[in-house]
Amino acid sequence: MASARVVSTCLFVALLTCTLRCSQCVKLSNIILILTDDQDVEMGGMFTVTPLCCPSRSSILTGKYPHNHLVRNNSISGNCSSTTWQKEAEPFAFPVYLNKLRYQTFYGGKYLNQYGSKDAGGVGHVPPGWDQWHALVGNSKYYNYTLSANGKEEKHGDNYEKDYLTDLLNRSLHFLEERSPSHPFFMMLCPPSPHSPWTAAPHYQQTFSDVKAPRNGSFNMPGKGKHWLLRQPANPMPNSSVEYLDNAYRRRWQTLLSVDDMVEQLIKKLDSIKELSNTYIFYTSDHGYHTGQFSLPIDKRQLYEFDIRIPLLVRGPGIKPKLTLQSPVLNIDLSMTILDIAGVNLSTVNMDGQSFLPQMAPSLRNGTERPFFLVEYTGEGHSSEDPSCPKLGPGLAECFPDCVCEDAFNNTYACVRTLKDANLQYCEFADNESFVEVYNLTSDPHQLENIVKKVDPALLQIMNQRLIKLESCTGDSCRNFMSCRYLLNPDFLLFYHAMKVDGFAFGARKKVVQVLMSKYLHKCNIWYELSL
Ligand SMILES: [Ca+2]
Repeated sequence: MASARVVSTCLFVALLTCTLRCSQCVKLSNIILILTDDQDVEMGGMFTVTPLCCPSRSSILTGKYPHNHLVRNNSISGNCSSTTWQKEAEPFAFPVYLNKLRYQTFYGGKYLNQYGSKDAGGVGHVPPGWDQWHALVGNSKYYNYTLSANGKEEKHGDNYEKDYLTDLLNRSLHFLEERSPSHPFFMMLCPPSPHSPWTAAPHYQQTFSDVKAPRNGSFNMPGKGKHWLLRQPANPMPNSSVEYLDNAYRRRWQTLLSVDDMVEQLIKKLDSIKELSNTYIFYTSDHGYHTGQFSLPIDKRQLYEFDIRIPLLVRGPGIKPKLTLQSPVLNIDLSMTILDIAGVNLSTVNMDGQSFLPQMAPSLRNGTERPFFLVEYTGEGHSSEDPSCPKLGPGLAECFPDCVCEDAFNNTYACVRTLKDANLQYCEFADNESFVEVYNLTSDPHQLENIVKKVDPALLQIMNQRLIKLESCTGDSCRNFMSCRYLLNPDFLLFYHAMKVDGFAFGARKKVVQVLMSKYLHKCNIWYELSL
């Protein structure tokens, strides 16, 4: 979902003339990261490694998969902004590195869902690495919220001019005016838009009056052949659910108009202080969102494209206008990319991601693309039944509207997603059925058909092995795919088995394999792999 104005503003950003960073320049480039909340624009190849606010934001800050930063959900007990996080993960987040390099740093807006709560140290806790800290206490709100303003409580009411949170982030413009021009700056701006409660600015509350959620793809389709939670929603959805999700869709767009305004003012300010050509700007979100797909009214937390794909727009020195990257880029890569821009020796950084500066700006860096990656999520359900949906029983969560539940204690899964060679997704659930879902996204981009029972078992085993490796990876082993099981290309396997089905003799198949795999045969026992 995107408002037309968000798209046009961001494309305008990308199209601005860029200048190459020259080796003689002493001053490093400035960097800005704009992170919206729950925006599901499907542009480019950006993915979140986990489709929920706090785990995703923790991944962005640390450059780590959830199995390494250990933030499972949005609660303190799920490690969101917990004292353990503050002690063991936060001191190694990427802004700390930037601040040590004398970057002047500014944070504004939503941070982690439990930030500022009593059990998380209250507003007095200011994470290391930030010179200016203006973070929201708790989850996204537009009015009647509390900020930690450099460790001091700052309460806000419901006056649009004084309190509307997205607009309040314009205090970053003062930071730009008052900064020292002799050192670079880093800013992270995190508006609440388009997260619930979807409160638009007064002058935008009548816009998009005829907009509805798109009726294409998997909208209002049954979750046939999918894990148990997806088999629960009524299909077709009742009219009340459709009206609810259309209203949410429209109001989400309205809230994004204030993000457009924020971006516009930021660009104008950068231009006026003559820093625009030396500033990288990243625009992204923490995870995607769905409105009606597979008859799920509204939420995130699912493994499908609509929840794991997120927008990514970047402009900056060395990046050609109108360039579109096809290679998979992850939210755990943002930190490494930003540190790469800042000139940090990445071999000294303990993160799971990898810099995508080589893909964006090949004139500045060499580097290889990631062939596949992990998406992981830990389900969360309430131990008691939802009072408004008593017949559902305990163990479920997010059951609205019309008692459709979007999460459960065993909505726990891990997926391998390949993109470049074979456009495949393979997911395993830790539920009572040990459910497996497999999608061929080339022939089935909306993930309507789970093909687990149709594909060759050898392919499933290869993907299972990749998944096991990725689920326990850390640092370099999350990036180094030079092992035989990693190297085997599922697309190649599909081709090999198609030849077998078509009656090609073993010798003919072996010859094709040798040609295709010639560069790997010296290190891989290909026949062992294929006999699996
Ligand atoms: Ca979010």
